[in-house]
Parts: sequence; structure tokens; C-alpha cells
Amino acid sequence: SREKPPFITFVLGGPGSGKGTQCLKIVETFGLTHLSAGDLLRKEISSNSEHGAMILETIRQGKIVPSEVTVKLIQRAIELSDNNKFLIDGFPRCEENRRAYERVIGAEPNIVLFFDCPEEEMVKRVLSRNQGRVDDNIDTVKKRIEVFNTLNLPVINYYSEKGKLYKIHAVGPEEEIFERVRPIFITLET
Ligand code: UP5
Ligand code: MG
Repeated sequence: SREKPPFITFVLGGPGSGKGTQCLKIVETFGLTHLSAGDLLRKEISSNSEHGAMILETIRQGKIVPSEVTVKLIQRAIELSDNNKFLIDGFPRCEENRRAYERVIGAEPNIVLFFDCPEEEMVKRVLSRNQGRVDDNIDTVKKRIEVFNTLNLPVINYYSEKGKLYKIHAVGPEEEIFERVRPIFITLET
């Protein structure tokens, strides 16, 4: 068990808004541990685990995997790490996710990043990614954006009202976007 509670940053934004890309840069520069909820779920599929088939079907439809499954994966990854600061990428995706996390982990995140990107830019990025993700097709990306708008934006508003939200304009070269992110973590270190 830990001496002090970990420092948790939630990283939110629509599909293709650049969460994963910017998380890698934050990791390189500030040494946080990156936990992508989507990557943890895709690992469950490829390891043929108990919930693999259900997770695959949910991702294929652009819907949200039940909270208890995702929260358990995140909790396990935090416990297995020696680090004390984490980026949780792509979670929570709905109010129910958020409440389940708070119930299980017993804490709120310290800060929340929101990569704000226009829909047509997100669609363009996802469709040109070509990494063989089952959800990177026009129909599923439209569904992912609809789910984001209806279920994830309320979570973002919740953290905004709590004064924990950092909204980042996510259009432009990756390096320029990182220059918008960097001051947030520099301020935290000092
Ligand atoms: N790219 C990045 N930055 C760019 C820039 N500034 N300019 C131009 N191009 C840029 O980037 C996407 C693409 O754009 C890449 O090719 C990149 O090079 C380029 P990326 O950094 O990968 O964006 P990201 O926001 O991470 O996009 P991703 O597709 O991963 O977002 P999603 O939120 O859709 O995916 P995630 O893996 O989080 O979730 C997938 C599915 O899993 C969900 O739809 C859901 O079904 C399920 N899920 C849950 O059910 N619960 C969870 O808690 C999490 C996921
Ligand atoms: Mg991602």
C-alpha cells in the first residue's frame, strides 16, 4: 500500500482529439505513468480474458464498457505501479464511470485535461490512422462522437464546475499543442 495517495490526471477529449499523442509527451517530460483505458481494454481482448468478447463487441459499436470492468483494470494498473503520478487517458467516459471510479478508488482526480477538437478534424485523424482498430471506420467514429457529446461532455462540465478542468485547443501541430500543455505541469511541480 501507498504512503500517500497518487496524483491523478484524467485526460479527456473526443476520438482522435490527440489524447494518446499528448500523453506520450507528458510522460517523456514529466515522468507520469500513462494508463490508457482503451489500451487496457484492448489488452483484455487480445489476452482472451473473461470479458474479452463483450469488450470487443462494445468497442466495435462505439459504446461504453461497463464501469466495473474498466475501473478494475485501472485500479490494478495503479496498484502494480511504483509511480505515484498517473495520466488516466480516455476515462471516465460518462457520469456512471466517474461515480464508479470515485467509489472504488475513494478519491477524485487532482486535475482534468480536455483536448477540445472540432468534429471534422477528429474524423479526419481517426480515418487516416490506419492501425487496424476495429472502431476506426466512418460509422463507428460517428457513433463515438455522438457518445462523447451526450455522455462525456457532462463529465467535463462537472470538473469544470469544480475548478479542476484545463481546456486545451487541440488543433495545430503536435508540438504546438504540447506547448499549451507544458505550463500546466510546470506549475504543479513548482
Ligand atoms: N494526431 C494526433 N495529434 C495530431 C495533431 N495535432 N495534428 C494532426 N494529427 C494528429 O491521435 C489520433 C490520430 O491523430 C493519430 O493518428 C495521431 O497521430 C494523429 P491520438 O493521439 O491517438 O488521439 P486519441 O484522442 O487518443 O484518439 P483515440 O482514437 O484513441 O480516442 P478514443 O477516445 O476514441 O479511443 P479510446 O482508446 O480511448 O477508446 C476506444 C473505445 O474503447 C471507446 O470508444 C469505448 O468503446 C471503449 N472504452 C470504454 O468503453 N471505456 C473506457 O473507459 C475507455 C474506452
Ligand atoms: Mg487514444
